Order: sequence, then C-alpha cells, then structure tokens
Amino acid sequence: MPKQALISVSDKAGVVDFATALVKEHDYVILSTGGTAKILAEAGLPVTEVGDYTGFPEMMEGRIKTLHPKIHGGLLCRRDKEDHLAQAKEHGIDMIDLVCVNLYPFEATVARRDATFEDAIENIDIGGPSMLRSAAKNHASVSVVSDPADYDRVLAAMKEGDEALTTLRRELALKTFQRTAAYDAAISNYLDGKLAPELEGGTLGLPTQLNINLKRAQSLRYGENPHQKAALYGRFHECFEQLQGKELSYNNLIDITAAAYLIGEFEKPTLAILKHTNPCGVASHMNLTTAWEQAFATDQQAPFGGIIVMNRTLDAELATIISKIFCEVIIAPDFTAEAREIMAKKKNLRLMIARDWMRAESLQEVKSVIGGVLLQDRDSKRIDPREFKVVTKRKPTEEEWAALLFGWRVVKHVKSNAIVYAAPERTIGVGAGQMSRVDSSKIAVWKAGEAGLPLDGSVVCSDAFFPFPDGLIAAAEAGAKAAIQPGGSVKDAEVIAAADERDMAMVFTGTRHFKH
Ligand code: 93A
Repeated sequence: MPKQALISVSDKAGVVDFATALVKEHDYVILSTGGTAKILAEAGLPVTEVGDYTGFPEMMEGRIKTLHPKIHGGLLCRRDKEDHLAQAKEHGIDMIDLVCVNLYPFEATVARRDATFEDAIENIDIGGPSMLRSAAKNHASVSVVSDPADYDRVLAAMKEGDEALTTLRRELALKTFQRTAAYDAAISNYLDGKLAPELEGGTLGLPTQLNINLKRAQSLRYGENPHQKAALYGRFHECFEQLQGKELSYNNLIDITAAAYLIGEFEKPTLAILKHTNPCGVASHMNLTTAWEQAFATDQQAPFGGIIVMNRTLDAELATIISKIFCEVIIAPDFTAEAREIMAKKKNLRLMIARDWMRAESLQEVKSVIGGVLLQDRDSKRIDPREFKVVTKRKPTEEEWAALLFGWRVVKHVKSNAIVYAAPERTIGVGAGQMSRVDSSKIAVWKAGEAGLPLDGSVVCSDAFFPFPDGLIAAAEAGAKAAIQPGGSVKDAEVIAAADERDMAMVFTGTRHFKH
C-alpha cells in the first residue's frame, strides 16, 4: 500500500508545493477536502476527495467533511496491534500516515472589527482539530503538520530517514496539541462574557477562567537569583529590539517594563534613570542632554548598574556622556549611527529599541498568590487635571503646577509608600517602598540633601493620602510649598488645615496610585 496523506487546509500557502513533493518524491497518495482538493487537482496532482473515500458527501455547508470513522480509524489505528489492523481491514479503513491541516481562521476572524457573532461561530473548526488530535495522539505512526512553516522540515526529515522522521513526529505532535489548546483558548476567551453574561466574569470584563497561552520566548539564565529557574513567555521581543549587549536577565526584563511604563507617561522629551524598577531621577527638557543632567543630579549613586530610558532618539553627544557611567540597559525609540558606534565599545551594555511604548497600555497584570494568580488592569489611568481639586486657601502658582503635574506622573511609578519632591519638569528627591509614608518622605529629603538639591520652593507628591498631618508638616519644614495627593483620609480636614497654616497650596487628585 502506498502511504496516504490527508490534506485539508484553510491557509493554502505552500500547500501545492508540499503535496507535490509528497506525491512525486515520497510516493504518497492524497486524500483531501473540497477547497483544498480543488487547488491540488488544478495543479495536476492526483487527489481523492474525502467524500469519495468515505462514501459520505460533505454536507451542512461543510460542517461535516472529515468527521467519519474511515478518517479517524485511519489516523488512530495502532500499527503494532493485530486486532486494530484486523478491525481496520474488516471495515475498509485505510491507514493515513500524514495529516496536514490548518484550521479555520478563528483568531483572525474575531480580531476583525466587523466580525459578527455568527462569523465567529462558523469559524470554529471542529473536524480540523479532531484530525490534528487523532494524528498527534498516534504520532508513533502518523506525521501531523499543523503549520505551513513546517512543510520543508517534514520533507527534509523524510529524506533523511525513519529516525529523523520519528523524532520530528514527536516534536510536531507536541506543537499540534499546543496549537489546538491555543485555538480552544481563543474560542473560550471570545465566548467568555458573551454566552453567559450573567456569570461574574461577563459583568466584570475579566475572564471567568484564565487561559494564558503564551509561548516561551526565551529561557533565561536564571530568575531573580541564580538558584531560581526562569523563562520569558509572550511577545516582549515584538515590543523591544536588542541591538547589542549581554543577554537580558530576569531582572532586566522587569526593569525594562517599569522603565517603559514610566516614560510612557510623558509626551515632552524626557529621560529617566531607574534602579530595581524605581525611578532614581526623571527630567523633561527640550534638550535630552539637559534632561539627563537634571535626572542624574537627583541621584548620582543609585544609577550604578541601573537602567536609562528616554522617549527621543539617543544622539552622539548624550551617548558620550552616558557611556562613562556603568549602567545595565539603555532604552530609546532609536539610536543615531554615531551613538551606536560609541555604545558598541561597551560590549556588555544592552541597547534596546522600544518599538511601541503604547502597546503596553492595554495589558493586564498577573501576580501569583498562594494557590493561584491575581489579574488586574494595569494602572494606565492618564493624568487628567480636570479631576484635580485645589483644597487649600492658596492656589498653586504656575511654576508649582508644572512641578505638581510632573511629580504626579513620576510618583505613580514609585513603589509605595512613594514620596517624590519635584521642581518644574524634574525630580528633586525620591523616597520609595517604605512601610511608613513619613519614612519615605524622610528618605526623599535626605536624598535631595545628599544630591545637594535645594528643597526650598519644591513640591511634594504622594501616591496615597497623608493619613495624618505629620507627613505634610515634615514636607513643609523641608521646604515644599505645594503638595499633590489623592485625598480621602478621615483626617483630610486636619491635613488641609496644616497646609493652610503654612501657606501651602495643596491639590487632591481623587486617584490613588499604589504600586506594591
Ligand atoms: O466544519 S468543519 O469543522 N468540519 C469538518 O468535518 C472538517 N474537516 C476539515 N471543518 C473541517 N475541516 C477544515 O476545513 C479544515 O481544518 C480546514 O481548515 C478546512 C479546509 O477546507 P477546504 O479544503 O474545503 O478548503
């Protein structure tokens, strides 16, 4: 008996060449479904239509094509079992040695804006995944090809011999189950909230079941520490392109993400230096070199081994300055040719082109807890001064407003409890991650002192409300003339009174930006 291949594909790219090679070079006979059979026959290949083989025509607008025991028997039959083979013979079932199927384009259909619910339902492939799964289950004897990208590899393995084909079959079986799992996940994700909107997930706008289907993009040397295994999943590499430098580490990936989110807040030319996801210094200036000087002035120690991010092209002038400092990663939308040349001398330094800051905006965040994970929308709320309320007798001056709006953008990206002292378009002192807000404030004041930056006339920004007047009083004593915070404490009145007594201006944003 010649070997038999069943070919049934929605994406017909490359299929004629593949089938031709199977027939001409490997003596396969071809079984195929309507549309695919037509294309292969037009190319002059001998093809048997599945309906002619099963004795059952395609019907119900193609909903029933290959769902037949003569197909699944030929796929699932164990070639090493006498009784399987005898039963196949008794029922006129021929062996199928290769399945080449790609599925109705469900994902692409639902991604289309004009797709109706009916379009989606009709694009749920039933027969295709069934064949793929039958073949993948029986990979000991059957080759399963679910991706046109594998056509050449299959042909090459056939040429090489049985051992190569057996090895490839195992890999392709795994790939096939990953594909059908992803396909089903896409279907259930789409239907979630649509079929049973009364379920909590529908009303929440979050899935009732989390089907995370992300491919491993990179195995990492280790995790947060060398004794922790780690790998990267998903499409990070579509958002960032690495131009040079050592392989990205687990901690780099987290820092790069934090840096991208922070810089995404700013439209004006801005530069930020981060360490362990916290901004050490941030500044906006028409001239990026000046922005660097001001950001770096906030903290000249912590950036050692940190990350530098900017939202404009890095040029040679700034590259020369930065190259004198040891940092792990530099991220920019682009680098001039001269800047690249300068940086190329620092072999280990990772240069990253950020292709698309905004792509990050729609993402949700996952965090693990014991026994599961938490899913939440990313805190991508944009600053909107129309929501702000001046709560003190004195209104902020124009200069204070510039500092408040700048600092409020930064403080959102500092680990709670977060305090940022700012001047217009630049940070003065950052206090991050303390258990008490007053401690964060003290650290910010101390850091500003270390940096030799005057706090007099600065503004203070707090990611959450001041629970008591003490934090605000400390800021006033340090020299802050205005404050921005969400408000909402039971002691707001006392905090406002303390500000008024000191002739401070204070703005309530109504929005809290915890980051833990
Ligand atoms: O509607 S189906 O779920 N019913 C089937 O029995 C069936 N068999 C194959 N869709 C089915 N297919 C799919 O048809 C394949 O997965 C492939 O995507 C497509 C190829 O159809 P045609 O050869 O007619 O273009």
